[in-house]
Amino acid sequence: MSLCSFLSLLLIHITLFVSLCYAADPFVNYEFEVSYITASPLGVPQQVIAINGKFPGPTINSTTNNNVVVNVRNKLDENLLIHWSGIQQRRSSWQDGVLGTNCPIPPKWNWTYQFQVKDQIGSFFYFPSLNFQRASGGYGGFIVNNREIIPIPFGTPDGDITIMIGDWYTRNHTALRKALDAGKDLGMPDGVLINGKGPYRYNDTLVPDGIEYETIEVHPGRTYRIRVHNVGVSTSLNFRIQSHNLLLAETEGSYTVQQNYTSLDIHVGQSYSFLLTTDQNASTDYYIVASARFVNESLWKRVTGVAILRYTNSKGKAKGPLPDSPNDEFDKTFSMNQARSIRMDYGEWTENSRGTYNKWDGIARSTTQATNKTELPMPDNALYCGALSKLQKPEDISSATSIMGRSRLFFTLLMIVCALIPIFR
Ligand SMILES: *[C@@H]1O[C@H](CO)[C@@H](O)[C@H](O)[C@H]1NC(C)=O
Ligand SMILES: *[C@@H]1O[C@H](CO)[C@@H](O)[C@H](O)[C@H]1NC(C)=O
Ligand SMILES: *[C@@H]1O[C@H](CO)[C@@H](O)[C@H](O)[C@H]1NC(C)=O
Ligand SMILES: *[C@@H]1O[C@H](CO)[C@@H](O)[C@H](O)[C@H]1NC(C)=O
Ligand SMILES: *[C@@H]1O[C@H](CO)[C@@H](O)[C@H](O)[C@H]1NC(C)=O
Ligand SMILES: *[C@@H]1O[C@H](CO)[C@@H](O)[C@H](O)[C@H]1NC(C)=O
Ligand SMILES: *[C@@H]1O[C@H](CO)[C@@H](O)[C@H](O)[C@H]1NC(C)=O
Ligand SMILES: *[C@@H]1O[C@H](CO)[C@@H](O)[C@H](O)[C@H]1NC(C)=O
Ligand SMILES: [Cu+2]
Repeated sequence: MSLCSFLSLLLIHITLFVSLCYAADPFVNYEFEVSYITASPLGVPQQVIAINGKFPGPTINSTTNNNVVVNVRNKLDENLLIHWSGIQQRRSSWQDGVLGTNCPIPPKWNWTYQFQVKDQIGSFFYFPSLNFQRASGGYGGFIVNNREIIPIPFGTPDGDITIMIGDWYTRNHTALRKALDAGKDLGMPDGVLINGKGPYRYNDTLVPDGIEYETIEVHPGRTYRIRVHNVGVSTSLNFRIQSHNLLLAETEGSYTVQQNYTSLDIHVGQSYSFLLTTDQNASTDYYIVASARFVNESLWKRVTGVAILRYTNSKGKAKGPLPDSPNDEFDKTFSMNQARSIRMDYGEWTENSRGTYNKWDGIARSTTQATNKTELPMPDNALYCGALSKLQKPEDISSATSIMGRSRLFFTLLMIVCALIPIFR
């Protein structure tokens, strides 16, 4: 029986992954159904892009060298591509999800992204790259963990929390696109969302009643890794947590020299990991703030995201004014110096360490390639566009059976065969 189950596993492996045949690295699989939902993050109902009905979408959790498989089904009314920002796509540039290397996924179609997060670590995010769709959502976190044999330059955190901050308009991306196409400025955003939610009502005049806000629950006396991504379209944001230091530890795939910040400017597209020590007395909850930078703050007050950090032993609601942002409205020097203060940690570098693993960035200085093939066979589900669009095979995912369904059926049949073998032996 053990041989048989081994054989069935092997067969499943071969059947499902025959077109890949990279190396023995593990696979992580995700199903993304991309569709519109109606949500009211700022109190106004609007069309938002959701993944599996959720906004923001799920966080992809992978480990260095994993093969990531994401079946994306497009239930929008327009073309779609998902871009895996920061993923290097070694020998898989056609999986990058941007126009130029990729044909768009038409409505009612699907495309199964398959790529290896080769030699990478770090915090990234994915987003829809076409038609200004990102202004309506469709984004989520993308984590690449170290392999166990590679040490990380800090103790294993007690928790891993993804925070997506970004400017937001109550107009949908179609309306925003129309304005841009007509040569108009988008103007001041209507707010800043934190994990898809509007601001906590820190001020009754500025924030209307009834807005759902994000609450992040933590235990006292622990250390959490928080991964903060600016997923907005144009606004630089200052990120800070009331009464807490942010110990910067990693940014977009490199560990940094660890330094404490009371606040950090995070520009659009950037990702940072901080180590947050819950060392306060929990006399209240604490504000988590992301406010617009380089603008007249008395005019831009509404462009402020506020979430709540709640200790499990918290004695009450967050109160008082928000923690201060840097007081330098129109002077970029502070921000520039802050950015310059971030240093990569390359660990000890000696002549002898050539060809070995870099201790802290988890990236091999020389590893053997997973495959020597430069060309892989054309996948069955290839998308064609432009001059080649005549080659496109028709597809309508609304009537197709899912991969899960079929592999389960296959597995069940194998199990039946396995169960019968001992009878005939
Ligand atoms: C998007 O916004 C435009 C302009 O306000 C509106 O006409 C359209 O119905 C909206 N689309 C959806 C699906 O809500
Ligand atoms: C990612 O998966 C690993 C195990 O595969 C788990 O230990 C870790 O907690 C997960 N991280 C997140 C953020 O879910
Ligand atoms: C709320 O915001 C308004 C407008 O900026 C301000 O005048 C007022 O002092 C604030 N209230 C509190 C309690 O901070
Ligand atoms: C950062 O601040 C925390 C307290 O919030 C402190 O324990 C830690 O030693 C500081 N680390 C550095 C590198 O300054
Ligand atoms: C908790 O800490 C705050 C400062 O962060 C201080 O003002 C307050 O008095 C402390 N409360 C208690 C009960 O220790
Ligand atoms: C910021 O806006 C306020 C309100 O309109 C205005 O009174 C003030 O002069 C502006 N500040 C600067 C520095 O332009
Ligand atoms: C790839 O090619 C190199 C040089 O020809 C060779 O040393 C290496 O073993 C090959 N790797 C694989 C996985 O075939
Ligand atoms: C999506 O793509 C995969 C891989 O090409 C295919 O096997 C599957 O049937 C497609 N349809 C659905 C509904 O996922
Ligand atoms: Cu990118």
